[in-house]
Amino acid sequence: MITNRTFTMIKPDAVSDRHIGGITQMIEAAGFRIVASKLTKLSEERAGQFYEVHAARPFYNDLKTYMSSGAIVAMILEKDNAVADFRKLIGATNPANAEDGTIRKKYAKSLEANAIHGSDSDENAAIESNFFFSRTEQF
Ligand code: IDP
Ligand code: MG
Repeated sequence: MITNRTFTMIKPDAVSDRHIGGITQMIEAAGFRIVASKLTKLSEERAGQFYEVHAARPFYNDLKTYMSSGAIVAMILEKDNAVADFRKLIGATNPANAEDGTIRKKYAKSLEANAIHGSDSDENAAIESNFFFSRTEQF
């Protein structure tokens, strides 16, 4: 398994507020190389599949609606220690708890509309990358 890669999505609020450039700048400045990138949109069903792990949570239905409300940018990123370093770069799930210098501190609007996704393990990074990209789209 590739362990120096992670998967991210710039979420619908950040795309519609025109923060693709600002967020991508922070990602590259932090030393990540983009190895796949795609502007796309999730159906509510596909959003539900992506967040299947949260199916029992009270926020699951709202999350599906939000994540299918507009375009997203899916990316695969490469760097040593990619998963952990990227979680550090994006900051806490709730932007109220996100540290200065993190992407969520700068761009998240709320606990739900928190601008960006980051994989939480090498295993999920691979699963999530394959959810969006075929092998030939991953450089
Ligand atoms: P993460 O994105 O930091 O890994 P998770 O706990 O995996 O956080 O939750 C997935 C996404 O679901 C969050 O990024 C956020 O958009 C949304 N979310 C998480 N907890 C809540 C909540 O309590 N209320 C509303 N939305 C939530
Ligand atoms: Mg998560």
